[in-house]
Amino acid sequence: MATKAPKNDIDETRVRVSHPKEVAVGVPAVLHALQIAHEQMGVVRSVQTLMRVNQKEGFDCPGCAWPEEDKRHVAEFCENGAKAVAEEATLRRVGATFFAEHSIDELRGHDDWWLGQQGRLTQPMILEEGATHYVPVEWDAALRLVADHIAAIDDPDETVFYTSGRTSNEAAFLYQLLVRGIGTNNLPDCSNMCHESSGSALTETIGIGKGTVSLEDIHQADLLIVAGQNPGTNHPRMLSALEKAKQRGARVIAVNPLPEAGLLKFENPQTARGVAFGGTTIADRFVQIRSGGDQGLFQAIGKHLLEAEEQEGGVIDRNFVEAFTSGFDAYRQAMAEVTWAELVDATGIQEATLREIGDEVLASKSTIVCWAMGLTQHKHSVPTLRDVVNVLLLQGNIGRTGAGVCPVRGHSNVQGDRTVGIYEKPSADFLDALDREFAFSAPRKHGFDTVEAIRAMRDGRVKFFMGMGGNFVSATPDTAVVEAAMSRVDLTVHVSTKLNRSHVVTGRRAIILPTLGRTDRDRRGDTEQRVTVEDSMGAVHASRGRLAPPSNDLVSEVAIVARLCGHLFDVAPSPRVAPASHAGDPERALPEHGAIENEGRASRAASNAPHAEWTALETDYSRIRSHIERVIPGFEDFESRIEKGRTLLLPNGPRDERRFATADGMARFTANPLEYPVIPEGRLLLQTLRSHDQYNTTIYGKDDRYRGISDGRRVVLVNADDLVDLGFDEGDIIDLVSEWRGSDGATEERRAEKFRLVAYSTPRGNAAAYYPETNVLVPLDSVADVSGTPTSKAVIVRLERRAD
Ligand SMILES: Nc1nc2c(c(=O)[nH]1)N[C@H]1C(S)=C(S)[C@@H](COP(=O)(O)OP(=O)(O)OC[C@H]3O[C@@H](n4cnc5c(=O)[nH]c(N)nc54)[C@H](O)[C@@H]3O)O[C@H]1N2
Ligand SMILES: Nc1nc2c(c(=O)[nH]1)N[C@H]1C(S)=C(S)[C@@H](COP(=O)(O)OP(=O)(O)OC[C@H]3O[C@@H](n4cnc5c(=O)[nH]c(N)nc54)[C@H](O)[C@@H]3O)O[C@H]1N2
Ligand SMILES: [Mo]
Repeated sequence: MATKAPKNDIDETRVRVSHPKEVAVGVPAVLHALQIAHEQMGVVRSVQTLMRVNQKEGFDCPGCAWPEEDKRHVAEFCENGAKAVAEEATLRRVGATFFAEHSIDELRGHDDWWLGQQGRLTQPMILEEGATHYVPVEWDAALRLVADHIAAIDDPDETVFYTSGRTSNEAAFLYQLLVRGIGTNNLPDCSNMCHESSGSALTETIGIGKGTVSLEDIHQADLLIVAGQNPGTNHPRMLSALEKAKQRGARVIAVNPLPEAGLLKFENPQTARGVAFGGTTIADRFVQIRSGGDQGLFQAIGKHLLEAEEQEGGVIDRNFVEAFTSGFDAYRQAMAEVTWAELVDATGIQEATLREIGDEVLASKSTIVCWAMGLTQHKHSVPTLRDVVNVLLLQGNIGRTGAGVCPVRGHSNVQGDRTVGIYEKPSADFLDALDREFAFSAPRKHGFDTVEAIRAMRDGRVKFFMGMGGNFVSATPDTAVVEAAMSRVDLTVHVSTKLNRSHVVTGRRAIILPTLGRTDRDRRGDTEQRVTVEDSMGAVHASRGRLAPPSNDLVSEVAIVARLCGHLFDVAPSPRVAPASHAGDPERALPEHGAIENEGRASRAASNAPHAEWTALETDYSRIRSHIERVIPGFEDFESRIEKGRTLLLPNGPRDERRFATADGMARFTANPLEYPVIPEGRLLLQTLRSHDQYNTTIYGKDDRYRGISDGRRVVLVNADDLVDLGFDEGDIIDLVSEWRGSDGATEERRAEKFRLVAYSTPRGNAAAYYPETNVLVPLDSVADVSGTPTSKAVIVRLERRAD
């Protein structure tokens, strides 16, 4: 086999630091991608795989959710997409022998990088209470055990079902049905930690929790503001779109505490020009904002526009404001009251510069604001995003070409999962439609989001946890609390492709259900199945993997969920149960209570169970799509609209017809008091972010090429003047200690040990370090107002010298 063996753990203090790069992508990126692909997959499989990424008859890249252009390149992938694919299509395997050789205690001693490097999971495994090793278990036994465990729980709200954003629409739709069939809305997902603030702010103000722009709008925009986002690493294909916009004359303003390489300069590997002439400068203006200062920036822009309107007129789109919005006067009043001094203090940017930025927005005929985690993971993220919307509304920049909001989503199907019902606060309309389709009654009480689920687990209120993908233990805040919380759960079950920390920090009993990934061929019922995903811009398309799966013993996510539904909800062969082909027919007979009691399982659940032909769904995913079509508006003619690589564009009121499904039917201006972080004396505000060599908790390698860091991840980037003031030298090894005032008023401390100090270009008082290593510092109760998202970009820390 032409692949390299996984590497061993390395000594993190050996990390090397060099100058950060100013140019992203280009030839080194392509070479690096090919090297990683080669190490994991060998040459032939690499070529076979990479040529199918994002092609019309190929599979959707499991990297990010950035959309593809209609006309595809031969190689429609980026360096980091290639790494994501290689990570999944690796030839390394984790099976029964691996688990026999490594005890659970030993595995706990390794980090997520080492665990992920071991390869693809190949067979179901169980860890019995008190056991030292996982042992193999047959599929049917494992699924029955899970179903029986769930059925024995009296209160369905004592179960939690997490979802990560790679799950297909088909699997996610069945999964939410399973959960609601059990009787709970406890469906926390990775979105709760990600774009929930965007969803909250946008739903309130424009009536849809999604972006309003298409790729074409990006190309057509006059001005693009990219705030709180590092596309060079996390959405590399977005750089091509920005480049295209620039070629048509657009201006780009990058807003970030860090001068990220991709935002400054981009070499497009798809065009010879990009490589030969040193690339395109992406950002015309780089605004090095104080962390958490973005609300101040957008208020400054709004204030400037309103002042200009008063002085000269013709700035505001009066017709739009009149016809489509409400709340304008209150907003104008609030912007009149906020002072320039406060705005300067919030942003760390001089008034003259803030006004220059305002002038750029004023001059732009169509503006798009793009953002990601730098805007969503703060305490005041929701008001910040409301102020982004305010600025766009002033000039009618929603619902027309080249203008709008563009929250750039993370996981490749996180948006689709929400569309098909992965949400702890489902709407009444959705539940009503679900009830009609499956002849049952879904629970109405809202469920737990991610942080609430952790609190419930911590307090012993959860008996069962299931993770549909993801790595709950490593991805969530307050690692020590989460690890303790997990251990209180009776049974934890993970449906996963790769080994991760959530498999080794478990409940009393634990089950791993290995599954197919995006790149794998999925043959069920003699036909090759395809699944669908939705990109960041609301376009749904099919994805079909072609590689031979890592083992013949792998079951797709869809099949796992369908079988669980069968075990829990089918009381057949009882003759009293109507054939499931009548699913959706309100006239059909519901099963009688006694019949189910006699079956000896799931009495409570099955007495109000959804009805469907579970086995048929498992072998023909188009039947699931038919259900989706009948439950969720916008999926009419689903099957034919995704044929031959076509995309189904979901309806979007604000984008399509300036229709705003808000409380008053208008796009809403809101008046939000200015908030920004106050950093106590001698402390720093730490943001936790991604390196260039990771996908969330999946660590590809220990380098962060663009930031000049190699061979280690335990670094903290600090302004050189702060290092001097705090009495440290570059290269010192320190502990990071976070400080949080708990609900009882006492200060709680959390510690992350052994980080190397790196002097870096970031505003005074701000610092940055990688996630997930620093999640231990993020207090569980430190969440964004309204959205409940952990404040991963704003943790108050002090640096502490180590004795050793
Ligand atoms: N290769 C790769 N691709 C990915 C991922 C990955 O891990 N690896 N993850 C995927 C997922 S799930 C997501 S959500 C996205 C994440 O994509 P990003 O949001 O780009 O990811 P982060 O690394 O969290 O970067 C946050 C950026 O915001 C900046 N920032 C931090 N605080 C502030 C602030 O207060 N104001 C402003 N203006 N900027 C700030 C940081 O300096 C950094 O540039 O990427 C997706 N794509
Ligand atoms: N401190 C801090 N914490 C954060 C963030 C931050 O910026 N800072 N970002 C947050 C964000 S934006 C997000 S989205 C979350 C991410 O949280 P998660 O989505 O929970 O984490 P991932 O690391 O993406 O999950 C990786 C695991 O998913 C499994 N997997 C991969 N592909 C598949 C598949 O096709 N099917 C199945 N069943 N399993 C699969 C593999 O086993 C792999 O180990 O983390 C959040 N946590
Ligand atoms: Mo995310």
